[in-house]
Formats: sequence, structure tokens, C-alpha cells
Amino acid sequence: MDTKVNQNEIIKANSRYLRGTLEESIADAATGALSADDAQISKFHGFYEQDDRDLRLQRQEQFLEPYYSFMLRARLPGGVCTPEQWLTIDSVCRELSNGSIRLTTRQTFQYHGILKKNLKPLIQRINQVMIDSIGGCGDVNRNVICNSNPECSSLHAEVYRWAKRISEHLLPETRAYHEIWLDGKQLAGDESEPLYGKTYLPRKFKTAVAIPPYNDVDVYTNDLGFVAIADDGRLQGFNVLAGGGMGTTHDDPSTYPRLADVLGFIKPEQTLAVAEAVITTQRDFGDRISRRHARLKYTIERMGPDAFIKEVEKRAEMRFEEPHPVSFISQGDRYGWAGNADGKSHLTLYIENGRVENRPDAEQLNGLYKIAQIHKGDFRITPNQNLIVASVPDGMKQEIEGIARHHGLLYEGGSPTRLASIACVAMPTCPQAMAEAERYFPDLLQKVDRLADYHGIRENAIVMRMTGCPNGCARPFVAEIGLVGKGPGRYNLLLGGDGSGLRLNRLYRKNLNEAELLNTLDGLFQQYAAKRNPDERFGDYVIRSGLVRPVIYPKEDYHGTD
Ligand code: SRM
Ligand code: SF4
Repeated sequence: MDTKVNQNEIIKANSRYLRGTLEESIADAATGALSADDAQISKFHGFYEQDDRDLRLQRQEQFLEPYYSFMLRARLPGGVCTPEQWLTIDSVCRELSNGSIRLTTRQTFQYHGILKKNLKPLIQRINQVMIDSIGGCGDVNRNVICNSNPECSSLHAEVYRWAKRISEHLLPETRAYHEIWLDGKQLAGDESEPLYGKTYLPRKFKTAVAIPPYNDVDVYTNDLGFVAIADDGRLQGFNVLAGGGMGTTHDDPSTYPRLADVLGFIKPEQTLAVAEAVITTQRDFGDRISRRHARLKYTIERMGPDAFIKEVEKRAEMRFEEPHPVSFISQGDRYGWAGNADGKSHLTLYIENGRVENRPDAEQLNGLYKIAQIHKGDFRITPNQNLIVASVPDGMKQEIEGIARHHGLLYEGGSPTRLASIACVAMPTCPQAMAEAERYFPDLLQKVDRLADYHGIRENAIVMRMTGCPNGCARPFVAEIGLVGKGPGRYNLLLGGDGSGLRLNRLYRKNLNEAELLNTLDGLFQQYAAKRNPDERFGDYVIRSGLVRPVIYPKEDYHGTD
């Protein structure tokens, strides 16, 4: 192997198709951790080694190793699960993790705080209800996300089936997961990975399917995107997008968020071949030296979009047609009841920052357990970290709504901005966090709401997103107001998303503490209240007024404030 490649490439190549020495690492009771190489390989199996950062110093002072535990992320295409699956998801969280379920920005759920000895029982338990965590993380295609609004009825069902098919089609073929965690049958030796090869992809890879006009999946921020094109409620095909991504590194201009390019239109039957061609192009052309530059967005920048399109066409043996015109109107969720033509209704619940747990004021876990016991439809996790109770017959609506209300699952009276906003996990589990996000954002939003009240703009939803670092897990670079952790209690403030996920925002102020941030927002809200056009969104106002310049070409023009 080329010695210039990064260490992860060597670990993958030597892993015997993702087996590594995971079994030995799990069996080693002398430490709560895995070996360093296995900690990389474990990601392909859906789990990450973490340590409780709140306890780090204390444990260090006591000469103890960090308090290691694991985060496991399931694969749940389109975020859909049955009530029976939810009951298992619930009981596993109570018995084998830290007692909370974390709904993610990619429509699945995570457990935190799993002890090493509990990983295998946990994977076996979720497997009993047909949920796996293969490719939850790692350098492969991740959980395929899909528009979560079931009121799009038959189109939604058809498009969701495509999301599921894409997810299955792009799964790695290795039996390592089954062998290590499930049935124990040893198969290594006869295996191959026809799609990925021995070293898999250079980096993580993300796919989304959108149904206009709702861009709840933020399709332009994905490596690969499919935008459903329908005629009279029937799926005609997809506009294919490629090369979106959020992750950046503070003050490193060689990294930047990027919105995907439109490659062109395809018919439904071309979907899998095109997905495969995009993946193999990234496999063969992606950067395997610097992981910081290994995502597809950088590959496309290097190749140029035209050459990239040609390569994909060659591999998929097809030609893209002219993309169809599409328009998106929002990137958030719509709360409360919505109906289908078929007489079924769907209740979108508000789960603040995706954390489902039993709090003294809201026993959400218990509430969802009760709903799952009587519900006959399904549940859909949304890419905004919420949960939809889908396909409820009229006769059950009152009971389900009553349980949801009693358990704090409906955010009645919440400001439109709060309901449109999300935050990533960050502290105490995320090793990358530079600042708080999920634990702090609700308090900050209360103060932002007060400012909005004062300026008379409370009814204007502003998409606000907070992350604890510039990796961008809550997609803050397409928010109207993005807050990106810089250090403890300090955030970069970015402005100018359009509320539909079609425009990148831009850095406006760096490294603000809370007082500075609120002071800055106070001034901005005052101007917006006085000078906005009728129905003008906050993000549009800051661009029109020249407060920030739109980002045209992020590669050359992203870092630094105006
Ligand atoms: Fe993420 C890494 C959490 C969606 C970009 N992300 C991480 C890790 C695993 C930290 C780590 O490297 O050890 C975080 C675990 C925290 C924890 O304790 O749970 C983490 N990412 C999350 C979740 C749970 C955030 C949330 O609050 O919902 C989301 C799980 C999604 C899922 O179910 O698969 C999550 N991450 C995203 C998104 C949004 C999306 O995909 O739509 C992004 C931006 C889009 C993108 O990928 O460009 C994102 N996460 C990253 C990156 C930066 C990647 C890059 O290109 O630079 C990292 C760091 C890395 O890969 O090295 C990262
Ligand atoms: Fe962790 Fe950063 Fe992702 Fe937040 S954005 S979960 S801090 S990696």
C-alpha cells in the first residue's frame, strides 16, 4: 500500500473486511476502551468510543482511566420504525444505555453511555426487531434520509421505498457485523467488497431524498441527493445532486461548507446505478491522504463538476437529462396534526434537540412508550430531530394527543423560532465539542425569544442552529442564524441562510460570549423589525440590507468576516 496514505487507510486495509481485533478488544476486561485501531473499525459497526467529558478532570486527578462508554447509532432509512420496534428501542435504552434516546439530524436514534460489556447484548436486542447499526458511522454510505412528511401520501410511500432501496444497495457486503455480534459464523477469507473494495471510501458519505417543496432533509448539504420529481402525484424520476457537505475547520480556508451541484434528471430505474457510480467515482478519485479533504465535495472541486458528471455517466452507462425546475419553501418541520387524503392523520411531536428522556417536568420516554403500546401506524424520526406519530385513524387521535400533551411532547406556545431550531449533541459525550450545544441552547433560545418579543418579531420563525464545533452536525451553515462553538461559552455567529436550505450563510462575528451575542442580535433584530419588507425572512433581510454578502463560491470566498 502507498505509504503516503493516512493511517485510517492502513487500518481499513488490514482489518480483514472490518473485523480488526474487535472481539479481543471487547473481551479485554482490563480497560473500558478498545484498541486504537478497533476504535476506528468500530465506527463501521455503528458505534463510537467516547468518555464522559464532565468527569475527565476528576478521573485524571484520581489516576483513573477516562470513564469510557460507547455511543451507538442505528441505521433507520427514512427514520421509519414500527411501534413494536419503538418498544424495544425504549427498553434497550432503559436497560443498557444512559436512559435516553437521542434522535439525530439524520433521522435515526443513538444510545449514549453504553458500557463495553453491553455492546453485544444491545446489538442483539435491536436485531431481534430487525434494526441494525451497520454503516451507522464509518467510511461508507450512512443512513439514507428521506422527506418525513407522510401527508405527501402515495408519493411519500414510493419515495421512501427508494430511500430504503438505496440504503440496502449501498451497504457493505462484509459479514463481519453478523459474525461478531449476531450469529458467530466465521466467513472471512471468501469475502470481497465489490462496491467499496478493501479500503472502503476515503471518508463518510451521506445520501438524502427530498420531496419538494419541503427540504427538511437539507438535500443540498449531502454528498448525494435525489430530489423527487412528480407529475400528478406519480414519481417521474429524480434530479440528482452531488457534492454537498458542512464540515469545516475553524480558520482553515482549505475547508468550507458546500452546497451540492445539480448533475441532472434521471428516471427512477436509473437510481441505483447512478448512486453506485457516484460512490465508485468518490472511491477512486477521493483524497486518501488528507481526511480533512477527503469528502466528495473536495473531489468534485478538484475534478471540476463537468468531468465528474462525465465520469458518473460513463460508470452508470447513461446520460443525465436536463434537471427539472423545483422549488423548496422550508427546511423545518410542521407541528401538530396533518392529514392524508386516505383519512389517516399524522401528529408531529416536538422533541427539543432530539433528546427523549424522562425529565421531572415531562416524562417523554414514558409518554412515547404508552403511545407505542396502542399505536397501529408507524413512527418517523425527522431530520430536525423530532418524531411523527404517523397514520393514526380518526378514532385514536384524541387518545394519542392526550398522552402526548400529558407527557410534554407537544410544544404548545413555543415560539416559531424555537420550533424551527436545532442543536447538536456536543458536551458531555462528543469528543470534538469546543462549546456546549444541546444542553445550553434551550436557555439561550429563551433569551433570544425575549429579544424577539421586545422587537415585535416573535411570530417570524428564524431558523437558528447551534453546534459545539465547526463539523456542522446540526447543519448550522444553512441556518438563518448559525452559532458554531469556538471555545467554552464562545460562538461564531453566521448569518444569511434562506430558511429553505438553498443558501449558505456567512461568518458575521467571531468568538462571541453570551452577552456579546445577545447584544449583537438585539441590534440586528431592531434593524430587521424597522426595515424588513412584508413577509421578508430574517435571513433574506440580512442579505438584502448588505449586512452580509451572499456566499457565491465557498472555495474562494468563505472564511473571514465581511
Ligand atoms: Fe456529526 C462527527 C454527532 C450529523 C458532520 N458527529 C460526529 C461525532 C461522531 C463526533 C466524533 O467524531 O467523534 C458526533 C457524536 C456526538 C455524540 O456524542 O453523539 C456527531 N452528527 C452527530 C449527530 C448525532 C448530531 C445530532 O445532534 O443529531 C448527527 C448524527 C447523524 C446520523 O444519524 O447519522 C450528526 N454530522 C451530522 C451532519 C448533518 C447531516 O449529515 O445532515 C453533519 C454535516 C454534514 C456533513 O457531513 O458534511 C455532520 N460529524 C460531522 C463531521 C464533519 C465531517 C466533515 O466533512 O468534516 C464530523 C467529524 C468527522 O467526521 O471527522 C462528525
Ligand atoms: Fe460534536 Fe461538533 Fe458534531 Fe456537535 S458539531 S456533535 S460538537 S462533532
